[in-house]
Order: sequence, then C-alpha cells, then structure tokens
Amino acid sequence: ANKQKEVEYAKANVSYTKLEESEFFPRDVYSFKDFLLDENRTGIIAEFKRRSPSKGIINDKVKVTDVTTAYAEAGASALSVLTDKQFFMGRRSDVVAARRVNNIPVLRKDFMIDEYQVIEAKAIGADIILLIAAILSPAEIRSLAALAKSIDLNVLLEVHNLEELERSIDPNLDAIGVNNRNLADFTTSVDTSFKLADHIPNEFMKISESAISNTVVIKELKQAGFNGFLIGENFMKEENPGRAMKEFVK
Ligand code: IGP
Repeated sequence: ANKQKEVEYAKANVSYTKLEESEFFPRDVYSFKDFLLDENRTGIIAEFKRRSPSKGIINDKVKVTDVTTAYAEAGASALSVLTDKQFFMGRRSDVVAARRVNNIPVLRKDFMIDEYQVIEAKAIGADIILLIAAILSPAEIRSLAALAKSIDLNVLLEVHNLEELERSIDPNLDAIGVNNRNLADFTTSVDTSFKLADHIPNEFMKISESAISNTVVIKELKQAGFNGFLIGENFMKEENPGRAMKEFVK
C-alpha cells in the first residue's frame, strides 16, 4: 500500500509541476473583494454559460471573448466562466480565453472536489474558485480553501441553507454565496438569500446567486447586505448577452 501511495504522489507531483509551469501560474491574482467593493462597478458577477441542466441549451452561438469583454465594459465586478463539460458545455479553454482579454477577476465555475482542480484553476488563469457546501464535507472545504489561499486564489463558498452555512464557515473563505436555485429540484427563490443574509458573518463578502432577473431585486439584496450578484441565464438567453447586460445596468 505504501508503494502505491508513493507512485500516486509521484504522478501527482509530475502533473502539478506541469500546471505550475503555465504562463498564468506566477501572475498576481485580482482581489475579488476589491472589485466587489469598487464604487465604479456594479457588483454583478456576469456568467458565461452555454447550457444548464435545468434549461438545456441557453446559447451556443456566442464567443466567450466577445461576451466577457462586453460584460467587463458594462461594469461587471467579476466574470464567471463554466468549465464543466457534461452539464454546462464548458471548457477550461474558455477560462483561458476570458483571462487573456480581461483585467477583472475570473471565477472558475465548476464542481471542485480535489486539489488538482484548484491548482489547475490558477494555471488556466482563474482568480476565484467555487466550493459547493452541498457536495463537500467540512474537512474537504477546510483543506481545499487552505490550498487555494496558499496559491493566492480567492475562495467563494456556495450554500443553500443555514445548516450548510454553519458547518462550512472557514477563515480561508473570502465570499459566501447563497444559491437561490435548489439543486434537488431546480426551483428558484430569491427569498433563500434574504433568509440567510443576516447569518453570514460580516467578514465575508455576501453574494446572491441565480434567478436574478431585474434591478429592483438587486436593490433589495443590496439593502439586505449583499455585495455581489451572480447572473447567468438572464444575459445568456439573449442573442447578445453583453448588450443585454449593458441595457440591464443602464
Ligand atoms: C447563475 P442564473 O440563474 O443567473 O443562470 O444562475 C449561477 O448562479 C448558476 O449558474 C450556478 C451554478 C452553480 C452553476 C450557481 N451555482 C454551481 C454550476 C455550478
């Protein structure tokens, strides 16, 4: 068993070394918090998402570089780019492409479950990783968040309810996102955010995720203490998502 562990570690080290040789690995990451609190930006984390499990194809006609640069121009505080292939038609090269043409934080939106993905996130040019409380144990969250911090990445924890929030809180997190979409049945309710707002300790940035489709809700979420608003479908469902965001924030 020991021998096998050694082989595993040797393999892992080889591939980690490769990741660390990426041109993006040594760069200074953008601070998620600074961009969320920047008065000249909107607080919107604008998402590039071709498809979703609940809606099927949303938009597979647009280019990640066109959309993300338009989002940034419209005042996005950060970009969210899906890399999950199976459910969201995402690719790691979408993050690379978004990174090359933008100078705001990029979130690698995926189901992170191991160390490799965290190191890979930095290697492909992401500044923020997502840890989903519903699929990770508190010990996993603690160790993945510590690893992310050790290579300067920002960490966004996603929760759906109070129980997930309380068991997952960790000092290495930067932001806590309340997902308004119930992953079990895909129903959405922004009330999930309003209910949890006051339970999120103030040292963390507060993000509301999913099903945000108008600026009145954003105003109310701001009043409830939220600093960030993750919006995907509402923009991506349009032929020109970047223009849709420009209209939205006008
Ligand atoms: C965006 P919407 O309803 O605006 O398209 O939602 C985002 O919150 C959603 O894509 C999301 C997601 C996730 C996707 C939230 N958490 C975890 C994949 C994995």
